[in-house]
Amino acid sequence: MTTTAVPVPETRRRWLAVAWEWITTVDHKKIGLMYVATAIAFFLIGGLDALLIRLQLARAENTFLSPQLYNELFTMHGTIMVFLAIMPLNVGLGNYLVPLMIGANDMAFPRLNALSYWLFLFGGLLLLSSFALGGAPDAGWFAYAPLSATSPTNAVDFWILGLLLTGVASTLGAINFIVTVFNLRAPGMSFGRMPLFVWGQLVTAFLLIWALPSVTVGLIMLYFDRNFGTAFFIPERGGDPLLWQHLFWFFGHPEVYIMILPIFGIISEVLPVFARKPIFGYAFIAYSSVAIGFLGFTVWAHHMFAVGMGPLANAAFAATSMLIAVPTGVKIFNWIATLWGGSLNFKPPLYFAVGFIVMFIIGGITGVMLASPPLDLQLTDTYFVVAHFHYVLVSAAVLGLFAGFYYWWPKMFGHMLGERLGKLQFWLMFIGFNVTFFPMHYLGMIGMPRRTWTYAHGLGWDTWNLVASLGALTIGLSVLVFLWNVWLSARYGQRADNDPWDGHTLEWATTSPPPAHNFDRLPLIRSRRPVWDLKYGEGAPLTTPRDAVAAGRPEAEPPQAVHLPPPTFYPIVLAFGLTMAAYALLYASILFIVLGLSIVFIGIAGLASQAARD
Ligand code: HEM
Ligand SMILES: [Cu+2]
Repeated sequence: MTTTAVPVPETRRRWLAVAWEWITTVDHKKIGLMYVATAIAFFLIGGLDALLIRLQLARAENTFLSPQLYNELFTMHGTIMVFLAIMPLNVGLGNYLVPLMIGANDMAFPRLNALSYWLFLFGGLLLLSSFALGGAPDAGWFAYAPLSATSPTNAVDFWILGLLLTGVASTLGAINFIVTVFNLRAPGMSFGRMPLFVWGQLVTAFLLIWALPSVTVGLIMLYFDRNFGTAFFIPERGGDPLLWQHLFWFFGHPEVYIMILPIFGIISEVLPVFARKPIFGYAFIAYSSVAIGFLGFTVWAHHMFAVGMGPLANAAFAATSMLIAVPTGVKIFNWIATLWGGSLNFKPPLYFAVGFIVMFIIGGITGVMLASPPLDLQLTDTYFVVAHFHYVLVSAAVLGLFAGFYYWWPKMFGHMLGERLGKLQFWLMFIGFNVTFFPMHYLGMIGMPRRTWTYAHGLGWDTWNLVASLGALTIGLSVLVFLWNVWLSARYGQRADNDPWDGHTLEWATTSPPPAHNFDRLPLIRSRRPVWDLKYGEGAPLTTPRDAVAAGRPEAEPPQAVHLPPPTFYPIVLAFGLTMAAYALLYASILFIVLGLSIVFIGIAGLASQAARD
């Protein structure tokens, strides 16, 4: 990890000092990198879970895993991948890039940003610690009641509290993104000139704010049902398990857009740069994100076609679900039109971006199929569904994220990721995803239920399960190639220029990696592609806002002095206190609840006094 911005020579510092610097940092770039690194670690754990699941299912009547462990593994796999891998990878890239792309010095609330990270990390660790503390949650990633409300051990409480902590992190982070994008855009960066990645992050932040309350309330009610004798979701006591499904999916469907909209943004940045022409249909891509954001709140009960809502409700939710394919299709056509006639630069980011489009189209088509209630009644809870969401959320999302990694890696670390290894990784991944997940469509159609621990011989499931498991190993191999590439690039990688891909957005106007304050000079922003304007003559020469004002440019405003808040350890203190309180709840220790909350109070007081001094 480079710390170029720091003048003291690395060799003379003890590692403790380096650790302290990262622990107390409020720099959005460092926080972004910590998010990415942590999420990759969680991704590896979630991937290991997936490999174990696939090993268990590789042949019929296998007893490699016990049924209980199997339940824990698929629950943790889904939970980790959704909440601790894909979401925070997006947050990490957003943290790193949004301020750079809009020409800001940092996020609007740098200390809050650090708090979000620590809450995310501790919430994730709390969840994972359940493996060691008596057994992991085992009620599935959507924890359907009444199973989740009545299971005997406290495993599901780990799940509830872990998600509440990471939920607070997400809410604070979303507020931070919204305020940053609304208030900190550089002079000239109107909404209509904002990079599409920033649009994706902005809409995602609104989705988080609107979707999280529903599941937060649900989680608290579930906690009460489990621990305080309430009966929200337990039918024997007069509760309604479907209420949980509504609360969960009112969050859960927008959640899939929370995972994918920032990735749509990545694709919209990568394609024009590697097709060497402007994005086709900028406004359509930006506004279709907004449309998807709104429509995303009207489709949640397509996850509940089989619960007996009646034909009217089923038809309504089928219609809205099919409608959402329209703005999604708009994006796909615009991406293809961007590639069309471009002079394509076949580098790893383009490979991954095109791979994303292919996989997303396949997953999108099966999504529209599942939106049809009669078909869904046949296919729900079969491997067809597993195939569907692994095409969109896994194959597409992961390929899209890697497009972003290969594209922005040189900016973040100052050296390139290897091109040949990148392409090798792409092909292993692309083939691996298809070999793993395509046969699952067929397995589902011939009746293999999801979440099945093992299966009998002679059902015709053996061959394709084996194929899927071999595909999963191929995916594992591709991830190893990536890690190898990272290692090689860190040791011997080719130094990256400030602008190795001929980019057009503002992050390419600063050094690789950028200094702590991001920009010494900001190009004048008079179009959607300020850095192309700069390079290809249409725009102004490199200048500061002050020069721009002097030159009487209408877009520019007087410069503001760069003020970066000092490092602080109160965010980690606050997050630690809250996590201690959560553990205390798990073990019903009043003493530690009080202690934890006192530490929270110290953290809040510390942050408040620092803010006052700033
Ligand atoms: C990397 C390769 C992956 C493989 C081989 C894999 C494999 C599987 C399998 C076999 C299941 C079904 C378990 C069952 O129903 O018995 C499953 C469930 C699931 N996977 Fe993956 N997966 C992978 C990556 C991911 C990623 C990146 C995500 C992120 C969104 C994800 C999200 C889920 C979810 C949400 C479930 C449902 C869990 C549940 O039923 O509670 N998977 N996965
Ligand atoms: Cu949905």
